[in-house]
Amino acid sequence: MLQLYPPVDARQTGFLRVSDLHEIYWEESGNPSGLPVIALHGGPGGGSSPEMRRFFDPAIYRIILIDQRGCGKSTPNSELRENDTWALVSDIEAVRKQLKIDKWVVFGGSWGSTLALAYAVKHTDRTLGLILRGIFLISKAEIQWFYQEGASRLFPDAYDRYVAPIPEAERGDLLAAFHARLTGDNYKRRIEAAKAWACWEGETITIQGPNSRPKRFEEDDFADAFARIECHYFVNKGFFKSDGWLLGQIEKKLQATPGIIVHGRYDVVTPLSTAWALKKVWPGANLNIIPGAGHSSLEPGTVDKLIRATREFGRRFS
Ligand code: STX
Repeated sequence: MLQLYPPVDARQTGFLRVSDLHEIYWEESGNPSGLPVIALHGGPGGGSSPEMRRFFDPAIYRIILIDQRGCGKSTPNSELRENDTWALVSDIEAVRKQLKIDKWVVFGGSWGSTLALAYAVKHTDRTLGLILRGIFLISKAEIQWFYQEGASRLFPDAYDRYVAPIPEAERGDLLAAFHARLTGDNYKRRIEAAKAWACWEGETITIQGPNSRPKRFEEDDFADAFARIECHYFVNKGFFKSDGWLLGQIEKKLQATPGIIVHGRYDVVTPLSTAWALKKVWPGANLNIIPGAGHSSLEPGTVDKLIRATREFGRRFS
């Protein structure tokens, strides 16, 4: 099984002003004249991490990471105004132009896969190919499954902690109940809701169960941005015209775009059925189902297939 490449430092970092309100962090590592790739983080609101560089051979790739609006090192933290899918797509274009990149590989997991697909259908001519993990399309069924009822049956212990800040009477619509608290003016209740929301995702992300929750999900600033931005995007249905809109666009526009999909068989956050539906409208994409893996990008089988994918595109596009 292939493992992550050794840690590399960013060679160059910067902030790009993308609106009156927002500045976004970008960074570059790897080979300055290599094959450009942009890696898109999840959430939305999850922020990038140095680990994301390690899916790419630094001798072959020019690796670009950004922190999407309102999270990571981008400012202001947790800001919801002027924060939507199409603003992020235009930020990606702004970074591409700033770095004088003509075309690039687009890599993303979870919400990063949603954003990568939204970018690719809008800027197909800039997208050499897509490497996607933990496919998520923000449909009503996916939101219902994870934030209301479904995943609750597999993780009843973690689910009790998730719903704890919400009074019984409001549990019939958890998305609305969390949204009210996450955007309300009681800061203590906002942070309490944010941590419960973020920990739910952290505790269900691997097949190891709640004890393997990564540390940062309970940190105030991380949880606040992650929960608020996710909830904002989900109550707005991803800022897509309708539930099936993105799949329809993919079917129309991506038939000539190469794609490699990696998805854990036991992904509870974003169940495999969405990757299956994606594969049906985009038959040229190669779907790799990973036995013994959940949603995380860092489970061994998932890492192995993602690295095989970046190697394959490295050979194909260099
Ligand atoms: N949100 C799924 C998602 O995009 C429903 C996601 N889940 N965890 C993450 O992203 C991070 C690991 C980036 C925090």
